[in-house]
Amino acid sequence: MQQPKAQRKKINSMKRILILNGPNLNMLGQREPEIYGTHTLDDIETLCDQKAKALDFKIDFRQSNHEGELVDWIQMALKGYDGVVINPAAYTHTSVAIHDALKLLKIPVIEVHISDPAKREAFRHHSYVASVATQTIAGKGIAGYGEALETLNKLLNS
Ligand code: CA2
Repeated sequence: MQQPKAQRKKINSMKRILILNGPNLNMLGQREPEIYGTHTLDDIETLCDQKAKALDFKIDFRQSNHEGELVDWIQMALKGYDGVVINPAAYTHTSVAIHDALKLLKIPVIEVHISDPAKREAFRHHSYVASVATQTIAGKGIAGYGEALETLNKLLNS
């Protein structure tokens, strides 16, 4: 059944945000609570749903363990999306492919990390994503995702 016209109009005018999560984040909450806390990826999705509702955003929340799938989804954001939030996980420190795909986008991209990679092992210190991201939020736990959506709200309304 079709939704009422006013509701369709509202949905069509809402900003569409793609939220991408990289490898192993589906296992969050199962190890290293001292680094990542005890929240799961489902908790992050719930947090994002609540924040999106408050900001009138329509979100598309995804996770993949595969670099190519993340690249496909970033390319998908070329059409019909207003912003991207991405936690590329380990691909942050290795992926020129994700760097190149994000570089294609003309919409704001917020890089999020639950931990602060700069305070961890040396191999986590370089991000291939930071130079193509509008902003990076790190070390704020899962609250960083909420902050990323608030940042996009400010950027898209300024
Ligand atoms: O702090 C972050 O959000 C990271 O992107 C998380 C990645 C790590 O490789 C980055 O350096 C920083 C790791 C994601 C996997 O996380 C798990 C944590 C606990 C249990 C299972 C997976």
